[in-house]
Amino acid sequence: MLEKIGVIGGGFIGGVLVQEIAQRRLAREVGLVDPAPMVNPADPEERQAVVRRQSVAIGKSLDIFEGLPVVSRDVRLVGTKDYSALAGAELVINTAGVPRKARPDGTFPSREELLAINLKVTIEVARGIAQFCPEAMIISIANPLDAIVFTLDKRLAPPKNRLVGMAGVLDSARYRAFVAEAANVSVENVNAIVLGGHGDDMVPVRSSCLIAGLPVERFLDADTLLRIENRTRKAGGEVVGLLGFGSAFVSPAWSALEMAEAIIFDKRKILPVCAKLEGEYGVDGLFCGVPAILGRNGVEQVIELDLTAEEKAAFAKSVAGVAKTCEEAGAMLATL
Ligand code: TXD
Repeated sequence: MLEKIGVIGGGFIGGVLVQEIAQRRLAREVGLVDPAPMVNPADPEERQAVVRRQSVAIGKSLDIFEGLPVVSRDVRLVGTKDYSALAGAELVINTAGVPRKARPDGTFPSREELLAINLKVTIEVARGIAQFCPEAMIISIANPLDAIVFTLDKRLAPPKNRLVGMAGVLDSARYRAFVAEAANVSVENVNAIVLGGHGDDMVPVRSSCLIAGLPVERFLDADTLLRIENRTRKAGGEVVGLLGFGSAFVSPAWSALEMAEAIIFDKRKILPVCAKLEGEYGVDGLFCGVPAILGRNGVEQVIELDLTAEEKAAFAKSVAGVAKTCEEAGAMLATL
């Protein structure tokens, strides 16, 4: 158990994180930060005064605090609209961002517009971490995942073991869930990993996919596996399309907490995480989804898999996509 965990962003994922941290007794105190609701300067003054008195972070913290007796948990909960609730956190989980929402005229922001908005958010997040918990381990979830982790690294320059992105655990869980369903076996029997960026060119690694230690091909034919791997790449969009608001939020929260527990309990667990590569897989200076040992020091060691020629080519393509996104982010950061 840690003394304190900070959660940045009290939206769909942030709310599940705080609730689960309390339920699992991962920290004696949880600090939740979220500036929402934001005042709209175009609103009448009396409306602005009402919004200034509201706080998603305080409201969600109070809601969970009031439920603690029901689940017999003693956890201190602190919510703030600024970053002061992060004070003293040993671990922070970043979910801060502005999702793709239709504008009043029904159009959506472009990917670049959304990237610029979320880079500005991440600059604020980095400032808050630097001010209130500069030594904290950081797990970042916010999208675009690779660009946000890149930005946190640029702004905070933490030791590489103390900054990871969460996407691979979720993408691999999706792969495992679909394989288990198709093979009609327990999810506990399926071991699989997805490498690369958190995008459509992510790499489900079929050569490492095992069911009860046996190659997955012993259970599923090539066509079924191809369908599953394609569905894994698009799984985020599938949930977004079904929900009609926001994106998946329970599975991402659970995935980030699997990483947090590996760190908190020094499990030295091998998980797919967005980690800084310095020569591994032939990549240098880029954060990308790879298997790594997670323990008390965060990223203890990156693990290099033996990939097939096809998987190596797919990984190289995904890395190139991450590099392009980070180059775009770097250029935008220079103007912010
Ligand atoms: O696998 C993955 N990594 C992805 C990540 C899986 C699913 C969701 N993915 C992304 O996570 C998603 O696209 C978002 O970028 C984040 C968080 O998803 P969530 O569903 O929780 O988004 P919400 O509900 O919009 O919550 C974001 C909160 C919201 O309450 C804002 O008010 C808050 O972030 N926010 C801020 N918090 C702190 N500091 C600043 N500056 C800030 N700006 C907005």
